[in-house]
Amino acid sequence: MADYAIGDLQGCYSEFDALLKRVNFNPSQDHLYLVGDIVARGPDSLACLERLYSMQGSVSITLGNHDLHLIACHHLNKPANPKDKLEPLFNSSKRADYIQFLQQQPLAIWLENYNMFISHAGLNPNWSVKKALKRARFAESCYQSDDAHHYFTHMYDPHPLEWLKSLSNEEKFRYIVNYFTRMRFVDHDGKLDLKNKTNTSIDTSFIPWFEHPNILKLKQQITFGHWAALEGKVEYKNIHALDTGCVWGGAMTLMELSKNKYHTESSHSFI
Ligand SMILES: [Mn+2]
Repeated sequence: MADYAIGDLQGCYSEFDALLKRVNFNPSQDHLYLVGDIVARGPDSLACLERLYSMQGSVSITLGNHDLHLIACHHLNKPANPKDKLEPLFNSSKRADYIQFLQQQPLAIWLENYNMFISHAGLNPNWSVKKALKRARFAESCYQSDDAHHYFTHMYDPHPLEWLKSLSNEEKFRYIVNYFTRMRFVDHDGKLDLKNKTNTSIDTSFIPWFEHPNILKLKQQITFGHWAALEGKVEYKNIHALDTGCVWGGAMTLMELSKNKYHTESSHSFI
């Protein structure tokens, strides 16, 4: 029995399959935590979802921005962006089943055994782990409700920048989703800079979220994906950056949780 976490798949099925084979992943004994962005941009998003669906009792996913976008397009009846290469998935007869499977997944997971918090983009520096899980449950209740369609129409906007009790449910939903799925740089108040996707900020008022003083003093482990430009290089032992940019020609990273052991598979595409 072993527990693993894996970085962003983004449709890179062949590397995903290679890593599962490498560790002899056994769905009847082992469990796989995925930090999200299962789909989009890579060559075979449909195969990634098919595989996860087939072993759904043994996998947990914290949804990423691309996953939520896919679910939103399905509910809002919007075509996929051609550059996401999602046509085979959109044309699949099992599309509704796969979307429903994704929609049941959370935004954040707490693993008591490993003292570990997992989400796609990380932890809002203004939240404790406990508060983050509470906020995640609220946003999940929005996108898993009968009103999901309504919330998806309100998902795309960088605002509000600040949490206030007076925010509407739609604003709270958007604020929470932005932190869990899109965060990279924050300012000293923990406000998001959603424009910069590199690994450095010219504007020194913004720092990587995991360098915020509130995060530096945490004792918990935090595992996240989303930020390929980091190339997995984060110098804090309790922070695990698993998106090593497989879809961009980098590698896919799988971590064995009990040993903090990393396995990587270089991209199979020649790009
Ligand atoms: Mn992402």
